Amino acid sequence: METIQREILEERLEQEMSALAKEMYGKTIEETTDKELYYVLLNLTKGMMHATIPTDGKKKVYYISAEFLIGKLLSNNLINLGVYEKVENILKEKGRELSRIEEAEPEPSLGNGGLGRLAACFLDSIATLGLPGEGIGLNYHFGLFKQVFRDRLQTAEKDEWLEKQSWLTKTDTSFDVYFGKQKVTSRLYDIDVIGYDSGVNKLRLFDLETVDEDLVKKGIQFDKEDVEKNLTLFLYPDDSDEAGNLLRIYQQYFMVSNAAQLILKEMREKHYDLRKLNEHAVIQINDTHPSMIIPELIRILVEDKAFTMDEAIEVVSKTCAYTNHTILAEALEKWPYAYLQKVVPQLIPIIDELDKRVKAKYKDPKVQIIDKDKRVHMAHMDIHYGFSVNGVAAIHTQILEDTELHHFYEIYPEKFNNKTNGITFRRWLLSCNRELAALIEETIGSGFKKDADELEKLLEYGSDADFLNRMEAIKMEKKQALAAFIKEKEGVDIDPDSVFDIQAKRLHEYKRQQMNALYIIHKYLEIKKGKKPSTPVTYIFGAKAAPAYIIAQDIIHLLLVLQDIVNNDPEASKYMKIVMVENYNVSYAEKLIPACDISEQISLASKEASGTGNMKFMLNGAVTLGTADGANVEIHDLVGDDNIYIFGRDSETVIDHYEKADYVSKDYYEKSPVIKEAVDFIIGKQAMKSGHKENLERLYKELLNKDWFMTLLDLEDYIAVKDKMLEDYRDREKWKKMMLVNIAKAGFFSSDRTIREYNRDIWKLN
Ligand code: 26Y
Repeated sequence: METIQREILEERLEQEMSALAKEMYGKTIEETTDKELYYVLLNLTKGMMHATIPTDGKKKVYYISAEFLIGKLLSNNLINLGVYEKVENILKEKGRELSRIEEAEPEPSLGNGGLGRLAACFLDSIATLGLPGEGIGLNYHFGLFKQVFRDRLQTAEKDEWLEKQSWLTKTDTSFDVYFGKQKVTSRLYDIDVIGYDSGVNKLRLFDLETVDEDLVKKGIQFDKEDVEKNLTLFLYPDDSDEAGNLLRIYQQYFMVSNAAQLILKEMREKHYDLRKLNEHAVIQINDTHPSMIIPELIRILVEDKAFTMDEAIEVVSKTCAYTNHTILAEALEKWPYAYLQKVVPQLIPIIDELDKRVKAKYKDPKVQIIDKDKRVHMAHMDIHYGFSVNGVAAIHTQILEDTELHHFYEIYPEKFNNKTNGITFRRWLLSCNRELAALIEETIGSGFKKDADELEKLLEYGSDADFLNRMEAIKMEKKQALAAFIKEKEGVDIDPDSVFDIQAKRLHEYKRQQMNALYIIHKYLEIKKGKKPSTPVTYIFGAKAAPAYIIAQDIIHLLLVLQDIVNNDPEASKYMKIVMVENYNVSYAEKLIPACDISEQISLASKEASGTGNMKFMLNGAVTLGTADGANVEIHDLVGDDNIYIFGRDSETVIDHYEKADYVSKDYYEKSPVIKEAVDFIIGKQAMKSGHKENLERLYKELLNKDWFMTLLDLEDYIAVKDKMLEDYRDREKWKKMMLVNIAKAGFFSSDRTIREYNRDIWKLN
């Protein structure tokens, strides 16, 4: 690393900054607007990133992913470069506030949820650990979508996050990509990934120069036919019709064809023997979206590099590793063979060959690549033709082995391994909660920044009133800051003295935001009957729903209706408030998480592969209210029974219900007056007055007749445990100790630990 050069730069930071402002805008720092100053800092930071992590003679990991939910980069990059405070002070002297300047940065819209944010945390840790590795993905012009509430409904608009000056650097690299005979030409953009007190790696994003942004007319609608014009407009374009499905396959192939060409180009430039590809490259396939990298690499090696089919299959299988992020059947991609024939005919002979070999060896229909309905199971291809299969939390991997992928586990027990997810503490503590990080540093020293396990030293302060009070005061400060932000953005007044109960994550029935809504209805009805809660609570939600996911939209509608009813009720609003924040994203998460008291992790047991929000909340001193699902199980193991609130049926009971198909939600509705009353409220007079009949009736019927994710099964237990938790919140001494234990035990969830494990067991980079 060129530390010497960096130190000189740091000393000259102020001069450099002023010179840039002069050069770019002909202004002094004092005279620039916030936006201009952001661009000055952007260019300054980009100029500081030189020390690339060396890769020569080593193996490199390529993390291929449809999503990289990287969040804003300015403050993180300044922190990782070790100059945040310096820059902050220089600006302060000139009457400028860095935190304000950060607001001028647009958030890249390159991901949708957990899997994308995980990829971003992993890039940070890979660079921090000094490992050679890069992310490869796509540069979506309008990203996922921007959520706008109208008439208490979610509407989707294009997210225009891309600006002329940005963290992206246009490169000279460009490849031809063929969809059958149709050729398109790509362009590579790079984003530097700066490790904490370490070197720099790259995130490589491919795009098409022919993309026509004007194709998007109203909302997020566009003509799906012309891939040259629409290929990289959106992440996960609507797939409710055939054209949408085909477009997703075009995108995926575009991503992996570019990835394959990029990797092979690097191998050539370094004069590596392609027959030893696996000694120089390891490809981590992030869910099934990049799975076509396997047949594509095999195809290139056979067609262009004179490999026999056997040789190509062998070396590719030793290079590729697959991570599974879900057990939900609908998220496991199975492309119709006919679609693949249409989009990527050149892959068909390879996929046929891979399938033929499996069929020759295994008769079990459950492990076939091409099934009897002519659908191509992408995960099955990954498992047969990759060397590693991992789940993302202990219970998740267990379920894969025992149930979901059991037939594969019997064939390849040695391929299966667990890698419990993690989060980067640089963003989710040092950056989003500078006050708490400073208190921790003052108390136990700075070692925890590089070795997260050192947070356990905090356990010694469990009876230290001064420490506990300062920790509590920081929580209050963060709650006040969030209240001000919510007032400004959402126009809702909330009371920092109330309990902040937060559920922030993608909207999905299995995550059961609807169960939280039913709890809120129950509380509201209790107040109306005269039973006043002892502790006022603010229920905060953040969630986007996939535009084609109707019931998810209906749940958002219900939450907005409840917000309207409760907040405008002069009596109830003294005890409860509801805020569904608009366009929840990484930047919003950075404000919500430090301010949270109760972390809602209430998925139906067995359905949430891991969750990573649960780890972020814990690290910031929130206490978890959760089911025995995903990483909640490991949080529970770490903090013990006394520092977490677990409720609901366990995964075995749930899986048993599915296997026997014996769960009938109506039975629970009819048996329990509390459940009945809450569910009926959804189509009652008050709700209908504030909301829409169609949406509310549809949701009501879904809960009563299907309830696929067993909301009513766990509702009564949820109410009881949440009430107990709120009662305990009043015992401040007890609560502060719980906060402390959660922070102290969060070290295990550092993504540095996760990446060390990936490297130790799968990548073996050095
Ligand atoms: C294309 C479509 C079918 C699809 C699109 C996005 C399928 C899956 C996804 C995204 C999945 C995802 O974000 N999964 C989450 O991954 C996190 C990181 O491992 C987990 O913590 C979380 O439990 C899981 O839901």
